[in-house]
Amino acid sequence: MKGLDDTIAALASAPGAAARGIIRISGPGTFAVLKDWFVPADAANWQAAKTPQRHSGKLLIPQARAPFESDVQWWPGRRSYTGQPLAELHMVGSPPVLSAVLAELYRRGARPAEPGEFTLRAFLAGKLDLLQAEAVLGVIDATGEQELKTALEQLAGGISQSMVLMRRDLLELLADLEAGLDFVEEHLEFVSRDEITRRLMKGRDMVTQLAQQARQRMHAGERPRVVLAGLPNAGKSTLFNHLLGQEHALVSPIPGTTRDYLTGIWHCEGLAVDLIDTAGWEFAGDEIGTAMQQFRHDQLERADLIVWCSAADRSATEREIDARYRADIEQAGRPVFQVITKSDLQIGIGATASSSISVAKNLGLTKLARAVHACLNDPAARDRSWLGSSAARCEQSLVGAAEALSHAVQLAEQPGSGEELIAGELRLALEHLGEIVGVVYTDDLLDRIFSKFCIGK
Ligand SMILES: Nc1nc2c(ncn2[C@@H]2O[C@H](COP(=O)(O)OP(=O)(O)OP(=O)(O)O)[C@@H](O)[C@H]2O)c(=O)[nH]1
Ligand SMILES: [Mg+2]
Repeated sequence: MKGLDDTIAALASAPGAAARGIIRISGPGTFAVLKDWFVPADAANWQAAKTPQRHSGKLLIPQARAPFESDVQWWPGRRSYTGQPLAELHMVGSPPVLSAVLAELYRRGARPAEPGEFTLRAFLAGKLDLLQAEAVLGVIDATGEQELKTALEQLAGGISQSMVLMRRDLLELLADLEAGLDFVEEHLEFVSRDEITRRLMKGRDMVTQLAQQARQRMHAGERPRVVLAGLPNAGKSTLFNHLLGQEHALVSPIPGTTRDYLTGIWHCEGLAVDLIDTAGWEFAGDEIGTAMQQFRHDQLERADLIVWCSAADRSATEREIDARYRADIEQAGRPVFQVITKSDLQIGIGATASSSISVAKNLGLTKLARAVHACLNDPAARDRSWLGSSAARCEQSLVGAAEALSHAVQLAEQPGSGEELIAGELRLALEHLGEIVGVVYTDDLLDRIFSKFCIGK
């Protein structure tokens, strides 16, 4: 990271000829590098300015025969974008003129700005957090209306706001816990265990939801992932083969036929979708059973939609297990669509079913495709509140924070566990959350983020 006290200058408008060009200068020497050759019409005001002002005047470039008209937008104090003296020269957008002005600024002591250096200074001055700094780049790079909208919302502080509120709640809780630790001898209780647990749970749920949103956002550019899940023998592989139009998966009346998972591309009502067939939902205790469970878990975690298959001919016990497992994944915040399979085997189907199909009798399959298509196009199903770059950077921090908060909740729920352990987990969670907004950062991280910017931003 180069010196923050250097005065930097760069072209801030798009390169190439245009009606107007903008050169941006920032740093403690901004006034000095301009003062002898920018001649404002209101020289006295320009010298004495304490608040942001606009001055019209002329630039006297030694090599040029005539002066150039220029307006200077001048922020003399800390109220600028970068939090330090900053000037913008608004002038004719001719590339040779702009180059001559930049050369003169560099001759007088400014140095060329590095990519993203103005925004880096804004971040270091506390004018923007890291999520907002990334949004500046998102606005510049947006290729469509939705992307631009997301970037602008993030720049305006959309997610930053929730992060700040959540961090504030957790910091207050940490302060309460630490106050209690200081008076442990006196048996003073600042907050009750129930209260601690409740506040930790609230934080954990919010972080888990943000982690899910970030994960979904990371995969938003990819094909949507639809996972077939359900009890063994529910007809998942039969449906998988039918939807792909090929005999990919092994089908048999023996429960537990599918053991790992299979994937294929399903053209669902014109939308290309990654379709995934998983092993039936049972918790076998052996080694393969555990691996199956892990595969399935990984697939469900990454699903945009889970199509939960329940066989129409399932027994009362299976019905109960089926409902329990389905409720578990729904509670984990996964989007689930239930479909009753093998409808040819039973006339009356469950009242709660979203859809019913029979591959054997080719019934309900077009309706199923339409319903899946509608679920995937539901804006709520695909989160847009994160910029892809921020989601990718923050996902691990959010997962880390969610894990630490889950541990903290578990500890809080055990009456014998010490509050210093809970405070330890909470501190860890806060550190992870700090990385997201940039309260905690490394030079390497800043280099990675800001080097993607263009010069002048
Ligand atoms: N009658 C009828 N039988 C079906 C239908 N769909 C699947 N089956 C039968 O149900 C049995 C199980 O089908 P699979 O597709 O292997 O079921 P699965 O859910 O993949 O099972 P696991 O891989 O063991 O979890 C097979 O004998 C299929 O022929 C259907 O629509 N109607
Ligand atoms: Mg199968």
